[in-house]
Amino acid sequence: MKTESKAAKSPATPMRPHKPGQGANEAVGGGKRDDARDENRVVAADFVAGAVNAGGLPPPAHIEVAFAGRSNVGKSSLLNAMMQRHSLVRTSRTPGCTRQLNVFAVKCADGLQLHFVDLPGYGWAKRSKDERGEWRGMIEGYLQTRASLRAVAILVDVRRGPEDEEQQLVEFLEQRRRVSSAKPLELIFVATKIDKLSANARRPAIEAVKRQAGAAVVGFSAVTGDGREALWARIRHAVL
Ligand SMILES: Nc1nc2c(ncn2[C@@H]2O[C@H](COP(=O)(O)OP(=O)(O)OP(=O)(O)O)[C@@H](O)[C@H]2O)c(=O)[nH]1
Ligand SMILES: [Mg+2]
Repeated sequence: MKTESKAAKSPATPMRPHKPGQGANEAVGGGKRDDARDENRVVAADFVAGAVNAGGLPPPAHIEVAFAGRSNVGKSSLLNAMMQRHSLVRTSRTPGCTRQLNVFAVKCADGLQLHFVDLPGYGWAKRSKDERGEWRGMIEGYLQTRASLRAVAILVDVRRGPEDEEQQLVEFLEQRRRVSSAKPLELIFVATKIDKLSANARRPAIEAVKRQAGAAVVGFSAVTGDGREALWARIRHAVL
């Protein structure tokens, strides 16, 4: 088990998001609070649509939060944990599992309704150059034009930290959004797979990601559910 985060490949300057600081579908646990008082308990979660470009998605009628990150970082697993579902979102240990923009409708116990968008992962070296171009076009087209998009969670493996791709993604989101909206897009950094580190190594590793990102970071484990409440709090802050 690794005990240190890898800082070597990280960008030299910290990244700055807009606002630093702050079916077979059975419900499962993951939160830490008493369910009866938990506004983040998910009472309904459904697959809505999948598309290979933003034009193929349903009209932007619901507030959306997108989940971006390199292949295999744990986007789809995190979504299952956030929605308290075992296998609503398909996951795999083989990179490149999610191949389209997949939209899920989620409803919380307090009535909050959102769409979560699982994005295909980037940075998968085994893909051909053409395929990588298509992937990039799909993700960037969506991020650039989607009017209902309020927040983007940028996932990085806690053992790797942000690298060039994440730096580029942050710059892209800050500079290239084509839609204007009353609320600026919020970027939420998430360090995934914290269960892979020993309890002692976790906090320093998350702190290292925080320094590299130049922003607050939510540590998350889809295995233990750690970070679920903190991430829901960030999402609520972004959309409400
Ligand atoms: N230990 C541990 N494993 C995780 C965690 N999250 C995901 N994994 C594993 O990592 C692998 C990739 O997870 P996915 O959720 O499919 O990753 P993804 O980012 O959606 O990948 P793509 O769809 O290829 O972009 C799977 O084998 C998961 O079981 C976590 O929090 N802890
Ligand atoms: Mg996936």
